[in-house]
Amino acid sequence: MALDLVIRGGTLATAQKTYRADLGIEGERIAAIGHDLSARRTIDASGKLVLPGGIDSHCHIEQLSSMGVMTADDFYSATVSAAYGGTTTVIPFCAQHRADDLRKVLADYHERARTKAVIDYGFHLIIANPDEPTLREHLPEAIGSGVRSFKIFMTYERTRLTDEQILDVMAAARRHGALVMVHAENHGMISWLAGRMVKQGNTLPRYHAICHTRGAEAEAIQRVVALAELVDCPILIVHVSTAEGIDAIREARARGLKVLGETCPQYLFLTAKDIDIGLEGALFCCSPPPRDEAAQEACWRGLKDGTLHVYSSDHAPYGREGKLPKGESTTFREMANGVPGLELRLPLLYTYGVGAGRITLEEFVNLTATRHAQTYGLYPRKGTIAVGSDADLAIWDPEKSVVIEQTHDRTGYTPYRGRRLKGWPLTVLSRGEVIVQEGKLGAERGRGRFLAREPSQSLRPLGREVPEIAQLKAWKTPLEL
Ligand code: DUC
Ligand code: ZN
Ligand code: ZN
Repeated sequence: MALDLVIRGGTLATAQKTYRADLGIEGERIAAIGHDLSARRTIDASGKLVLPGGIDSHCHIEQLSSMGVMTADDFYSATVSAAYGGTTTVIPFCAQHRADDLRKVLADYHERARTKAVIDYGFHLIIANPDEPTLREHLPEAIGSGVRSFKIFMTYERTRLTDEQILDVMAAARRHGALVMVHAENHGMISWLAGRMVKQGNTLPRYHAICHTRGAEAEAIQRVVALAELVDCPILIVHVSTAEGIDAIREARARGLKVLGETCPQYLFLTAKDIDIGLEGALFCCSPPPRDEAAQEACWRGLKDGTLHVYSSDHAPYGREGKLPKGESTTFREMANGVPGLELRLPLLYTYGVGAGRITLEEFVNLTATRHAQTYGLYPRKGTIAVGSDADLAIWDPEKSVVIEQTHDRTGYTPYRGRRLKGWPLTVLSRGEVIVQEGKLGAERGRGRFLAREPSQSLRPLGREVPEIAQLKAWKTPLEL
């Protein structure tokens, strides 16, 4: 067989096993896995790990926040940053604001990404206005085009949905085959506390973390699980940050419900103390906020036992202008929410997870790539090392030690500055092309392709009814979803 490229002598890892083999690439795909493979070109990977490229299924790129602030990154800078960190696929959000037509939103994001992305990308939607045309026509159209997931908000004045609207969205997702992702925080609790704090003159970033209480997350998760159970709609709770929230997911899963959880670097590696540094704490403000060491431990346990199914960055990049639009008089309510994380997501988990013995290498691959592909309908094209899969790979030096200075995104800061990480992706390939090598970018702007996603097992309903819905059926007056 005439292979184009062989990655020779490395240790390959998938979500199932770690083993020594050569990996042969022909065109854009993996064509052979074996020993003594030869090809026109060779990359020597002895002493290195060859892993599937990361998939980041939660990031915000060239997106206008609900408060009208544009992210610091566009599709070029964000995907370059991702590539440097060993990530080869991203699934960012196309955000509908209340006045927006979903068809135009989707077309706009396609245009933004098409000319700039250097790695492959899919899209989720954010649904802020589930009106009749959106639900009946525009959403099914988007789903049919391979956008098979959307996020809804239970908080934020401009994006939150009522329980009735959430049920409408879930019914549409169930009918047309999409996964509902939920930002689960109780709006009333947060805004009531925030109002009091501002009135009392407590406006520093640290009060942001006070207002987003643990209970607000737990209550919203419990409520949205009950809504999902009524409609029999699988859901994924994004950016879970608390032991209480994880317990609520664990309990739902123990009852057999299809409730998936996600956590992010900021909930494993930051705490509320990082925010409590005066106005500069704005740079660490995200929602939900980082908590304490006990919550970090709960997140690690959740990742280990599968309650938390995926680990994503929630890269929400804002520079100082977005964080402090009114300079020193900016209150925590006016700061753009989010932290950068696309580039360091994998190196952080490698160091503190694999390196520290908290998770295995196989679990690392599963949490950073395989489960994302499976959940969001990209598997086995992405997220694994197998013959026929896209040659999206990262060759890691497990011994390379790096002190974090600055990443390649455009925020101008990283919350992880000064940390020493051990284990680094040296060479990154996307569809067989070397896009990063020894710190140099070799990717052409716009080479990334849109990924239309297939329906996955994750979004298939259970076929289980709550007693009242079953009763309606027995009476031959079924609920029409
Ligand atoms: N939710 C996110 O997913 N990202 C940034 C801010 C937010 O509320
Ligand atoms: Zn969110
Ligand atoms: Zn997010």
